[in-house]
Amino acid sequence: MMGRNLIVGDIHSQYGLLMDVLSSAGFSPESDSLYSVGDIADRGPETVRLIRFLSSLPSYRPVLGNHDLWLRDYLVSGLCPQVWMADNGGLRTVKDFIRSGVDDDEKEAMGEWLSHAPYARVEERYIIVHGGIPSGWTMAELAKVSSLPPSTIGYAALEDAAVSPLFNRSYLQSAMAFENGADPSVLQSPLATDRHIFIGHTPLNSPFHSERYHLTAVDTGAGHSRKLTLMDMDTYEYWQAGD
Ligand SMILES: [Mn+2]
Repeated sequence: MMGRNLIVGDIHSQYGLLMDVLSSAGFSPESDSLYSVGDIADRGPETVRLIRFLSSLPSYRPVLGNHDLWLRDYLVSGLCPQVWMADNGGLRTVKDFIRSGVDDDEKEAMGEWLSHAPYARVEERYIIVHGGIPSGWTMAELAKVSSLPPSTIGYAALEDAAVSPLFNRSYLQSAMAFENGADPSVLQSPLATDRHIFIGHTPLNSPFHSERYHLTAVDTGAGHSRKLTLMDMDTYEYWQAGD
């Protein structure tokens, strides 16, 4: 039997919730692929345990989220910016690394592992980005971003909230406005592709689909004491854990 392609919303260090949804879905590490929309780190309790688990999977296919960039910078360069530490759960993550006894070698290996997640993933049937598709972007921009080498600090343009697919929300906002009856002429256009787009970054009450924007949003707020969603990328069946 062919394995399934499953995608998980922003995990935000909720290792226990991930175990619950994987168990509900009958996840098989040997045959199923696990995709992630990014933001595996911060806010929740078990970043280190989560990374140790995810990095052991044979078919884990992530993209980078903004929280993963902060964690990468900490692991690779020891950076602890205030915006991460105080406002985005970084302090709890740093404490978890200390408490979990992660030594310098493991820290370096984890930083290297995290750096290999691409900014965007363009596959035969799917596009995966953390936030969305910036206005005016075509497949050419996405293809370029998806083929960049492993990220190190310095791709400033991609890490700039104003223009980056990691931080973008306009694509989701346009899709939601369209589904609520807005005039399409005032909205961002759907990306011209047959592929289906999966995103996270924006916590929603339930997974959101738009046929017109061939979009599915799967962040249901696990980082905000709400639910973690795991979805089959072909059937859209999904499983949830959390409150
Ligand atoms: Mn995010």
